[in-house]
Amino acid sequence: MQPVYLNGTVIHGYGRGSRDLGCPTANIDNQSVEQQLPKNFRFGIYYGWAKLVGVSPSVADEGQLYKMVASVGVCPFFGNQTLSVEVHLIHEFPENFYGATLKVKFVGYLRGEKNFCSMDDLILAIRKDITDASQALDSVEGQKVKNDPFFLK
Ligand code: RBF
Ligand code: MG
Repeated sequence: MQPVYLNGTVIHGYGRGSRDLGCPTANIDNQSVEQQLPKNFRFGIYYGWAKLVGVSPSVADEGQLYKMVASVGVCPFFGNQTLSVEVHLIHEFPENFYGATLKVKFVGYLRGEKNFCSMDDLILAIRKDITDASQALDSVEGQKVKNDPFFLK
């Protein structure tokens, strides 16, 4: 896929990410999503690179590019009414970072959003997504698309 870029603010999501699924997600503010996401962007699970700006050095390193996996859509399992972009950074952070700027580069598509019979099935699918994303980003191809002037602006 052609890379897609998003530059937004981390907002409070549905509060389900870490509590119920063991997978914290940084939700990107709706205005940035509306303005920057291509109109024909396909819902689904993507992977790519991300950077945090405006976060305390005790929480994250501003120079760092993090591997990420993201869900773009309406979460059929929960039946959300509105489009959301939720980014899981593949890293353990000591604290939340609501209000920080999150810059995301989508580089690959993993699968469509699915409904599941149980929460456990959703959790298993998310775990596999994290592994698949991590492997794709560690590969030679994944490393090639890591450095991007977008992250320096
Ligand atoms: N929600 C769904 O309803 N179906 C999915 O297939 C799905 N896949 C996801 C994959 C990843 C990697 C992540 C981070 C989230 C996914 N979600 C999916 C969204 C999940 O339901 C959401 O993050 C939580 O409900 C918190 O809002
Ligand atoms: Mg979230």
